[in-house]
Amino acid sequence: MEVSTLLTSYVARVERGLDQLLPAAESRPARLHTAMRYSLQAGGKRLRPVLVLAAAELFPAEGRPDPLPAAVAVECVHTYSLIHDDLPCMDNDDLRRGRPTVHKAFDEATALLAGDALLTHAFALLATGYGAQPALATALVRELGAAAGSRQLIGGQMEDLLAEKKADATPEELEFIHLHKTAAMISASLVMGAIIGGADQTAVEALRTAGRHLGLAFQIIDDILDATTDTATLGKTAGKDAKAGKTTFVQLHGLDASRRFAGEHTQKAVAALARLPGDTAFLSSLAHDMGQRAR
Ligand code: GRG
Repeated sequence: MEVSTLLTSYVARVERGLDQLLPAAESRPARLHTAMRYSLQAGGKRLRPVLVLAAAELFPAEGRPDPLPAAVAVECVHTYSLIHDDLPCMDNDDLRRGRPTVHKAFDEATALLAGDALLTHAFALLATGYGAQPALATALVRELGAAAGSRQLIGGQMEDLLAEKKADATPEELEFIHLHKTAAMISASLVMGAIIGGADQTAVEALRTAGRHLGLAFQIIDDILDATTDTATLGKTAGKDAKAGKTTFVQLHGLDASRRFAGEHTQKAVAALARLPGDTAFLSSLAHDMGQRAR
């Protein structure tokens, strides 16, 4: 199957999963459930849940549990982090996924609670979706809990906020932020798919490495796009980092070097994928296409 056709079908599966596995908008309290769905169903590239599905499918289909609950769980955590990141006490943004942010469309307290509820729902989904295989459920909860926790996603966000208060972040600090705030969730998505596929430790580690490089490339490209693309195209406020005096990859290294670094990380991700069993063409092509976004 063509890569773009496969991507469309993975995204459609994710959209159906999101609709089926989230509480109905009208269930009480309707304001909270409507806010959860408002942000989750506003679009988004669905990169992380697609990685869960595609990584699981690298491994034999027979007896493989459905990766969809894990894919939805990952998107719930990602969306919660965006809602909270947009709050006035953090990045204070008005636009996300082409729509007013949740605190603008609803109010701050509802946005905070919608984020909390999405984060909590993610772990409930793993426990219920894989409840019949407790060892698998535990491994998935461990992986997502680590990636979303204080040593990775939230830790990266904390260092990002601290770095904003300083004149300049060092390249080392910026890499820490990118690895933890961005790459951790991308890496965990691939690893969770692999765990569901029954991958051995070598394959899990190859996917973890691929995810780290993919995540670093993704964040560098996000910085390039923030500096070179308009708000309407991005669906979120463009040029915000520079305006806020935030140290970005582009500011530290310039556009050309940033494009080169993104290319190198993409190559390293593809090299790690090539060490895996199964057909990695889709994941490699996705990595290449992501790299092309900033050309
Ligand atoms: C609040 C705990 C907490 C964390 C926030 C996600 C995040 C951490 C901050 C958002 C700002 C940012 C630039 C994060 C880096 C990761 C990133 C580029 C997120 C956006 O992901 P996309 O482009 O978004 O995949 P869509 O909307 O397509 O899902």
